[in-house]
Amino acid sequence: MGNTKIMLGNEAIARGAYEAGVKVSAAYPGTPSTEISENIVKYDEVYAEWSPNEKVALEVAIGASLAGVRSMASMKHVGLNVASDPLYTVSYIGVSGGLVVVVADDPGLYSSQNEQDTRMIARAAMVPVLEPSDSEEARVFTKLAFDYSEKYDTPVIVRTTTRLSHSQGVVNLEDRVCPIDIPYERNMRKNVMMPGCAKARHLYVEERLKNMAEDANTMEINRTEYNDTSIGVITSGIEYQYVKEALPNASVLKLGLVHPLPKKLIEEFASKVDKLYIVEELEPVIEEQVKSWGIKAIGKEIFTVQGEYSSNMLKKAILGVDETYMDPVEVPARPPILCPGCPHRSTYSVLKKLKIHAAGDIGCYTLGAVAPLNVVDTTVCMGASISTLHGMEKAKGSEYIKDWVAVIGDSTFLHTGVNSLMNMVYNKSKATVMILDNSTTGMTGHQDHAATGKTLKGEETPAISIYNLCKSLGIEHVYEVDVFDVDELENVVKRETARDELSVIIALSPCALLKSYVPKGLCHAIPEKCKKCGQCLVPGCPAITKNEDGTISIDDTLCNGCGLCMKRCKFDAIGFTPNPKK
Ligand SMILES: Cc1ncc(C[n+]2csc(CCOP(=O)(O)OP(=O)(O)O)c2C)c(N)n1
Repeated sequence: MGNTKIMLGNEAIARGAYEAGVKVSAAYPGTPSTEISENIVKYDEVYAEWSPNEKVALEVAIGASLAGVRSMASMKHVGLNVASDPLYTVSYIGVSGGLVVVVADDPGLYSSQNEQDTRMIARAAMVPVLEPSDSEEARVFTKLAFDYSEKYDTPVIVRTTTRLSHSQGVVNLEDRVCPIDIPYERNMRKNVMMPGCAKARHLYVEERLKNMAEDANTMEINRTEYNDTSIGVITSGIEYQYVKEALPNASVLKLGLVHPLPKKLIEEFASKVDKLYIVEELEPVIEEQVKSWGIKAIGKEIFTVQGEYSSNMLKKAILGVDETYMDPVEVPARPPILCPGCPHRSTYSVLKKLKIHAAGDIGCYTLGAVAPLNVVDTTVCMGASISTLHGMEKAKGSEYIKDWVAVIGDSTFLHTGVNSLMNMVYNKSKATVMILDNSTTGMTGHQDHAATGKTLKGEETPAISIYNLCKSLGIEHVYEVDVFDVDELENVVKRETARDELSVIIALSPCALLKSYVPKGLCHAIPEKCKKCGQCLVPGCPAITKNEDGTISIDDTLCNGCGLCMKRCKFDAIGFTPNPKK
């Protein structure tokens, strides 16, 4: 065997970019795309950064491309919404060094707020899309994307999905080959998108896509596999694997380039099979185009637009064979919950006590929406907590939001929350904003950000002070509070929500899962003192369970001694053993 390695899809994308000679990579974390950056940073030859959001990341990559080197931006599907402003226009500008945007979709919503399909945005932005089906293709297609980018003068999207990004497969390793940097040349008509220049570029983009669609008919990555022609399937991405497993004898047209589509190749394939199926997760993007050409095909009539596919699901839908071999077993639901010792639990127990509603945002703290906390009432997208609360105030007046706060994490605040806070200052808001600062991007697995003092490479860097940032906007009332000082937190929240002025409370305490976090100790139940009042259970710590007799037990493999339960117990029925290492 040559030089091979088993790699995650995301790791293989990073490898492909490395081999293609990429020099700059910028990203904002988001499941399932995060490991692309976490792997590319291991190659010393590549400059790799976490940017504060996806728009910035794409613009950094555009700058690097304009400077003549190959560059990449990566993000999850909703990140592309944030980056769509530069995307739509860099499509007109095109590239100097190859520019690749890797976007990871999440059919089945394993960790997302929606299930949007990147191919729809790519079509609207007139940007080509490559879609690999396994780790090796993830490497190869990423390299190819850089070649196409330069050949057709276009940014190229490599689209992956959770199943591909997070599955492993054998990858062939090749050497890194760096193209010579392209010397900078001023080109106003191409790079300055004022109306006069953009009109001409729009026509170019239409032409570019037509040319690419024509070439797509003979591209090797669009491949026909003729077998039994009674069934033909057009598919791409991870769905190809399901098709091969479910219908090993069927004829398949496997598309590597999913936008633009190879019309002639599809027409030819359709003419050779008796019954044509189009198997694509999420939206009927291929199907609608194929049907618009007058080709008869079966797609979303029998396949869902929601969630992931599987070979069993295809067998059932196409062959009517149900091979689900397990009886559906009643498994108790295990909804996601905040970890033991999570600082957000302390914040929410205070807000719950004060009967405060929260306009929520995206992060671990979104879990404040579920029982037993039930504090977070809204979640839209990153940064939206502050602006939606502002909208409520403008609709109904400041009295109406007296029992409301906006809650937003530190990473989310720096992502897009800060713009919304600027708006509150500018438009004279009287709301209370709580920045839940746990010193990390918790939800996506502890990535650093501009306020942590560490870069993606792990180097020391100045940490932006969120406190000073808020003060610099001219907000008079900005307070930092330790979330485990519950009395103080309660006082500050009461005081600031009552105040008829804008205020910001920065609720501080590091995420209990950070490597640097040393648990304070262990809590233990003292059953003889327990009055079975259940107060310790209210914040919903997973380390505490109620016994049949109404007393409680604390699982010392889960407890990290945050002490929240102890503070809630009026009968000293919870003891504490300090951590000798603290
Ligand atoms: C536009 C967009 N980009 C990325 C994500 C993925 N994501 C969800 S929450 C989050 C940040 C969470 O960090 P923070 O705000 O610090 O809250 P924590 O999870 O630490 O409580 C990220 C990156 C997303 N949902 N939307």
